[in-house]
Amino acid sequence: MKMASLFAQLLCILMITMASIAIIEAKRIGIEIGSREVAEFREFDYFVLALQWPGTFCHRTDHCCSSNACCRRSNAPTEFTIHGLWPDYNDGTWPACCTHESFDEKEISTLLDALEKYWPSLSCGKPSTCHGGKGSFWAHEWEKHGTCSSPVVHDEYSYFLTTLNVYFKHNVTSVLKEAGYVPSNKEKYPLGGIISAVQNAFGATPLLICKNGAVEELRLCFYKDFKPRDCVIGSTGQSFVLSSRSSCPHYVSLPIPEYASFAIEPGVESAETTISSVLGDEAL
Ligand code: U2P
Repeated sequence: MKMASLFAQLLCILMITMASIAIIEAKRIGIEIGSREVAEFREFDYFVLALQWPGTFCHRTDHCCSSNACCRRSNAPTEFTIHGLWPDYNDGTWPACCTHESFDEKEISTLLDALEKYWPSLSCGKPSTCHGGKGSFWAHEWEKHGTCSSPVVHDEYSYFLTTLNVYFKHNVTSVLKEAGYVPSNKEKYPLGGIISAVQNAFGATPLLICKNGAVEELRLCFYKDFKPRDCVIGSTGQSFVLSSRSSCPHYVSLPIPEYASFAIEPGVESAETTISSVLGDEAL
C-alpha cells in the first residue's frame, strides 16, 4: 500500500516536471500558447507584407523616446511604413521563432538608413525577442518571422533587403493618393474603394486592419516568388475567413500623420534621420 502511494507520488512529480519543461521550452522558442502562432515549422505557404499607417499609430503616442519615429518632428513618417514580412500558412496560422539565430544589427549596417526611414518603430515599447529577452522592433520581426522565411530568405540581411525591395515595388501610399484617398482628419473613405484601388494597382486583394474606424494597417500578400496574391483567406467550405470587414467599418478614415508633440525623454537626442544611401539594384 505504502509502495503504491510512493509510486503515485513519484509519478505525479515526474508529470509536473515534464509539463514544466514543456512550458519552459515553448517560452524559449517564443510560442505564444493560445494564439494563432504555431509550433509547426513546416514550410510556409505565402508572405504577408504588413504596412502601418503612421497617422493612426502616432495619434496614440503618449510619450516620446528616440526610438519612436512618431517623435521625429519634420522627419516623422508621412507614408505607410513597414511592420514586417511574415511567412504565413493558408489556414490563417503562422510559424514563429523557427531557428535559434539572434538578431545582429551589424549584419544590416548598410541598410540602417533605409530601415530607419521605411521600417521605423512607431512606439517606445521594446518587443520581445525569441530567446527570452527584449529587443528592437527589427530584432523582434527578424527573430519571429524572418527565421521562418526559409527557403526563400536565408539570412537576416536578405530578410531586410528583400522586404525593402518588395515595399519599394508596391507603393500603397501613392496608389491611394492617385485614387483620391489622401490623408484627412475629416473625410471618410469607402473601404471597398480603398480595396479596389489596391486591387487595380497590384492585381490582388489586400487586408485592412482598422482601429476605431481608422486604417491602422494594410497588408499585401505574395506568393513565394513575390507575385501578388489575395490576402483574403477561406471559402464557403472553410470555417476560417479573414477579411478587412472583420475590423473595418464600411467607411474608414486615413488620419493625417502628425508627429507626436511630446518632448523626447531628457538626455536622449531626437532620432532625426535622413536617407543617405541608395539600396542599389540588388534583386529580390
Ligand atoms: O495581428 C496581431 C499580430 O499577430 C501577428 N501576425 C498577424 C497576422 C499574420 O498573418 N501573421 C502574424 O504574424 C503579428 O505579430 P508581430 O509581428 O507584430 O509580433 C501581428 O502584429
